[in-house]
Amino acid sequence: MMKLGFRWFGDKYDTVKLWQLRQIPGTKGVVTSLYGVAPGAIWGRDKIHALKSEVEEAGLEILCIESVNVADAIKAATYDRDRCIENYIKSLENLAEEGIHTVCYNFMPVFDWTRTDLNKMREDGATVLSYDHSVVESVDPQEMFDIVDSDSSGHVLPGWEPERLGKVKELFGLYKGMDEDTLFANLVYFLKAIMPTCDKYDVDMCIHIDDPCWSVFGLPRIVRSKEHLHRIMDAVPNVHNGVTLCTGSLSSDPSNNIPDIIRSLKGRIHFAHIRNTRQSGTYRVFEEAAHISCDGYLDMYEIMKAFYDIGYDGPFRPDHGRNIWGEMAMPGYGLYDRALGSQYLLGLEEAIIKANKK
Ligand code: DNO
Repeated sequence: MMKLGFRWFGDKYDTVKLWQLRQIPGTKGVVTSLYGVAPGAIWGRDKIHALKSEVEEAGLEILCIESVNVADAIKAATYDRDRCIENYIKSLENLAEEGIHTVCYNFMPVFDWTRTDLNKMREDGATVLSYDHSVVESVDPQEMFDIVDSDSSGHVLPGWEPERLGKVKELFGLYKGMDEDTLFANLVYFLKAIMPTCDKYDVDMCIHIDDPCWSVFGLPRIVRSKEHLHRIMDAVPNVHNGVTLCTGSLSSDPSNNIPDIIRSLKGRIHFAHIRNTRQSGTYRVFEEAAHISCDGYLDMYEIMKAFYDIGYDGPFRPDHGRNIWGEMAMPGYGLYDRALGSQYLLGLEEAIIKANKK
């Protein structure tokens, strides 16, 4: 059985409470982070301990850290890279000493996930996050940040922290002229540097898929397809160098065969984000959907079956949901639709397990 968790942004930022998550049947824990610690800084053991205690007092556990963010100094290999890597290693040691052994991260330059509308109204009044590449092409990075910021109804969205993105121009300067091979070499440098610590403390690193699966604003992107994932797995052939298999991100590019990708990564997936999307029929225009197959274009049964077939029993979480029933929540991270989605995914899993016992 996989372990169901929910992303939780901490008491200060999240509209959803731990006690509410605990009441969702089958929930084992949360996926969280130390919000407010800048990428590149050390995660202090006391802060990790306090976060862990808070979650445990609510009867849950921390299944995975999403994310220990990788500083742009590491991604862009600036003069400060080795110091940031040393700090990253210290953070991993501190996490492991507190009993946390699964860490999600991404290697996207400047921007984390990108959407052009965070509140797209659907026919039934629900809203979803959506993406239209022509919008990205018509704005500059600062305007892109302003769109996300003004759409976020006051919430600080993960990866879109105003302090960091206030320096958008500076950040772009770091990547000027960088191609994918150079970014890939910087990733491998980072992974090779942290693997001895991951071996010693049994820490599973899980790289997140680029979202969406193509370049935005001419920035290099290296985690977009089966070939990319295997290139990363093969460059550092250590089981602790693993993947966050995010079905939603992969689905932005319909040429990604997700069940096939899952099967091909047997043993290297340590964390999963499971959600569905709708393709518009126009190239690079898509929107998010409820988790159930009939609401989007992915075959969620085939996806859950692929996880079952490779014996995946690690943490997974429902991902961005629709905003429904008038909830005032962070875009994508309301309680209601993720709760619905989680029960659907658990239902698929139960059926697959029982059908395969016969
Ligand atoms: C968006 C998330 C991403 C993800 C990071 C992982 O909702 O899927 O922000 O957490 O890319 O580092």
